[in-house]
Amino acid sequence: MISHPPTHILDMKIKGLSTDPVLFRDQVNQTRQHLQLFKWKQRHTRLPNIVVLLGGTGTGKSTLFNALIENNISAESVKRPTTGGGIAYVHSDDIALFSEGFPFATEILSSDHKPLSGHSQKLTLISHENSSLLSPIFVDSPDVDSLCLENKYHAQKLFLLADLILFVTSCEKYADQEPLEILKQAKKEGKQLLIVLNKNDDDLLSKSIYDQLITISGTPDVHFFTIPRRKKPNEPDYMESIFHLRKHLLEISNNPKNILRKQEILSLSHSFKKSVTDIQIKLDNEIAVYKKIEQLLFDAAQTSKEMLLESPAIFNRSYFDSCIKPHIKDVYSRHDLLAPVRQWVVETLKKPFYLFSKTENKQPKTLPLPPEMDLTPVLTALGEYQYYVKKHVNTALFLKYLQEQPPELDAKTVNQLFQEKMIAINRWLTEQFEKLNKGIPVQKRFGIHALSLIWGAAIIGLETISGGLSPIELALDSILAPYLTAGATELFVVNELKNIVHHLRNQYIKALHSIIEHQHQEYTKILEVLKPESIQPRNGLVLM
Ligand SMILES: Nc1nc2c(ncn2[C@@H]2O[C@H](COP(=O)(O)OP(=O)(O)O)[C@@H](O)[C@H]2O)c(=O)[nH]1
Ligand SMILES: [Mg+2]
Repeated sequence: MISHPPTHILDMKIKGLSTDPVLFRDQVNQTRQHLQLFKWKQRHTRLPNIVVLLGGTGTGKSTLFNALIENNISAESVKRPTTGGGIAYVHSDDIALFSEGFPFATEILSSDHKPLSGHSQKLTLISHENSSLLSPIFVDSPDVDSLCLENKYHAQKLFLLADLILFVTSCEKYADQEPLEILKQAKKEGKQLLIVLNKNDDDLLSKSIYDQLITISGTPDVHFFTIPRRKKPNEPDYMESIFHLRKHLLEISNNPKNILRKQEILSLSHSFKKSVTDIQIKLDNEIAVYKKIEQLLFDAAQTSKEMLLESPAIFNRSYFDSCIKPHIKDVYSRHDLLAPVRQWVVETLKKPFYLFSKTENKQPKTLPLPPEMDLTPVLTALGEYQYYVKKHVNTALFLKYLQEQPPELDAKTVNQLFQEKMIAINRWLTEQFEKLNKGIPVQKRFGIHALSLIWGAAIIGLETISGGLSPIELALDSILAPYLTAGATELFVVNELKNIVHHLRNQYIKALHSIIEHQHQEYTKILEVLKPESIQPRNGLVLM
């Protein structure tokens, strides 16, 4: 019994942040097929062994296939490529086995359709009635070194399907590098292998080729057959070699213990386990890359926010004078209880108690929009963030998203977002003053006059917003003190004012930060799309 890692990772959708997500996804797809093949072969115990002829272009695979099945089914030609898809010669009794859980698309044709070239998208099953050829099922394949990539890919799938690889090479082609990869792959995946040197006309050369191929395949006990170059049809030498090869293949395929299949199931199981473990490692790496980028985006946003706060232009006097000061003045003017006081001085002389009736029903109105602001510091900090992200997040898919649907905020959007924030701040400020106004008992309203003075001081010293309340405190300790000692009401007002100024500053900083935050969220959205699905451990699958 071999227990395997959980297979559900094969069902996961992985967009890919690692450097080669395409190869990664290919591997996942291949492993999934691997599993399906494994299950298929394990379920159908009476399925004959499958012998796949694989090799380089023009080595004579199709010719050899036809000779082995004694039927001219697969097209053979000097034209390249001739064979475009797998052609399997299957006894009609076994055709049905290829529909249940078989992982590749198929088409079934009768044996009068000939000669065929196959189709790169599916496996062509040729249904025959030759009872002496029940097992093995021979499969002809496209060239593993085909210039047509689809054919090459298809040949790889047939490699997976084989219980035995019949590696076909020829005296002209044996040194071609690409087909030799099949030998290495067979060794790596524990595939059963048989090498055929086709079109042989030089026994001395064939000995040296044999030695070379044995070394490359790394399996000293591999079966090696030579087939002489056929000069004319039905040449006795040729026919005899074919007869021996066929006899050998029939023998091992009809072994009562079905050793070939057992070995294949074992090797499928091993390589599947290896592949799933490998995918798991890559997935862990994928998650690590995700977390790294997530952290990088966050850190870069923080840096930009800090940079924004450190920007001298943000809190300098002229900036405040043009942006914030008018608002405070506006609010102040509508709550300027000194105006009535001034009036009171005049009015008391004529009409005592006039003051309170005058201010009682004053309705606060919504503040006007802030004037155009100079958002250069915000745009600079934002630009830094955008630049940093583009420079440091270098995964192909992420960058592709950045290119296709640029998430970068532009100056116009920034302005709009900032205006919205300022409207909200204004609304908030108005509310605070309304509350403050309501919260003071009418009979103590006189104390509010002191508030006006403090507020006035706050405006004069705009640093109140940038750095504490020193002018207010200064005012409290100095000439304003006599006005403020009237009682608890005054203290209440002073504290409330302090809070308002403090919150105003916080809200303003938040508004500035929200632009960077907005950009940060746009980036994170992309990352979220590319995020690998998290792995919830399920029960491991036991394959054998
Ligand atoms: N003279 C000779 N030509 C052969 C032999 N086997 C294959 N060919 C020719 O080699 C060319 C390629 O053969 P084919 O079977 O299509 O090769 P494949 O690409 O490996 O399937 C065709 O023109 C065949 O007729 C052989 O034993 N002797
Ligand atoms: Mg061919």
